[in-house]
Amino acid sequence: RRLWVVRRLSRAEIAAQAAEVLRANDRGSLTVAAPRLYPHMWSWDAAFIAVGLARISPSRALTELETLLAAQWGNGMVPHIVFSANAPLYEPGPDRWASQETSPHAPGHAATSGLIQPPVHASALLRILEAARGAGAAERRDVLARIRALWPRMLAWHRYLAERRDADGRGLLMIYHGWESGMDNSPRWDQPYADVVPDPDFRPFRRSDLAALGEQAQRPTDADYVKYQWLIEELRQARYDDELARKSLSFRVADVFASAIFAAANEDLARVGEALGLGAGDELLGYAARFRRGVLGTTDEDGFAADVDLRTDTTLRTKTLAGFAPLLAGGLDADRRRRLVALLHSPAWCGNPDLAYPLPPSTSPQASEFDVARYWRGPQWPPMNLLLIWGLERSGEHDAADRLREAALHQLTDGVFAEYYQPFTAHPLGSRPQSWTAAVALDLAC
Ligand code: 9YW
Repeated sequence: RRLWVVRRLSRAEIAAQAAEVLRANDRGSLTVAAPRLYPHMWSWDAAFIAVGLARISPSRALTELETLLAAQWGNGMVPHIVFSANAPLYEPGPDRWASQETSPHAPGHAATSGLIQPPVHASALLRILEAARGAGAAERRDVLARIRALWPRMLAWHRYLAERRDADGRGLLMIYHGWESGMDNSPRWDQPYADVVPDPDFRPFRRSDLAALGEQAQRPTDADYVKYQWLIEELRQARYDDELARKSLSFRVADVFASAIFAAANEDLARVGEALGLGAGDELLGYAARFRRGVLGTTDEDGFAADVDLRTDTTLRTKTLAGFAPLLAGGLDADRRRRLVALLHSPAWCGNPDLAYPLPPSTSPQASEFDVARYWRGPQWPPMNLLLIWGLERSGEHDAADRLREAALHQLTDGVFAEYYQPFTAHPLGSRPQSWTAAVALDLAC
């Protein structure tokens, strides 16, 4: 096994180069997720990008969230892709989604997808607010005024999720597509996807990801992709209507990781609201408690969490990073929290002797589904490290957070800012330079 060997950057060099990547990927009011493969704005990427940008300019960081939320649907949904005009073709593009023709909620002025991604945005907003406190008086005033203006949209987003994506109040977000989890081809979704059967006369469209990248072995397979495309067709047939979708789609799953992100995000949004005297604190803390309970309700004796297939009411126990959701949401009793942190450090995860860096692979190397190079089935993803670091800090596990922070930063001293990393060799994989990776590097290096 050949390790990826490079000149290591210093902390200051990482910060400078990461800032340069974000500058180069900046298109004015939005940062593209990646220049070639993803020339548009992705929802959770935008949140991580804002966290990174907050280190350079809280004002520019806030613009990122403003641009995303300007494309919010009338029902509060924040779309997972906002398409930039004049960008190279991306499939599925605006025509494929046909959101404006299909749903009365879709915004008239922006072309968007009709799915969501995990709600990291409020956590980004809190970090922008904190960064603004250290900025000059004029920027601080401007940022605070703009956060106030953005507040109704943030609240509408959280209400959409709590009301439309958890209509039964079980404290778990329902997703309609693996893409909504942000972890497209994770083994988490193998079982639910087995039940997704495209119509025999459904004609799949061209994949733009392979044309841009060409790395077949590192991307989801064609068989996966046909199902991804077919689900969009089903959603369109349901006119992007949540009532219809939650009854008709052939993929309906409770995403425990997104639910944990949402629990934390509600606390963060409540803190923003409190700092600015905007109210809604009880409502948001109520959502936080409900989703924390929802996440904890899926755990095993080690505190490891699971997704739930809502079509069959089956718990989906897979050995993926999502199992650590309770560390993000908080609320585990001290004993099980210690066990879960011990599991994180064990050979099944960060303590695996074959790892180049002690960072959690997207899927455990001990799982039968583990694939060292294929997207969410094994590689390490820098933004996931940041979520875990935040969660460990929130859970009072400061030593574990520090260990992860050090390893995460060390991995990024290669200066490549890749989309994901081969966990055993540290080879950078996927597209590059990926904006959210640069943003995470910037945040960790500052
Ligand atoms: C795709 C942009 C997005 C991320 C997702 C990741 C990938 C798009 O890229 O999805 O075509 O597969 O899975 O989490 O937001 O970086």
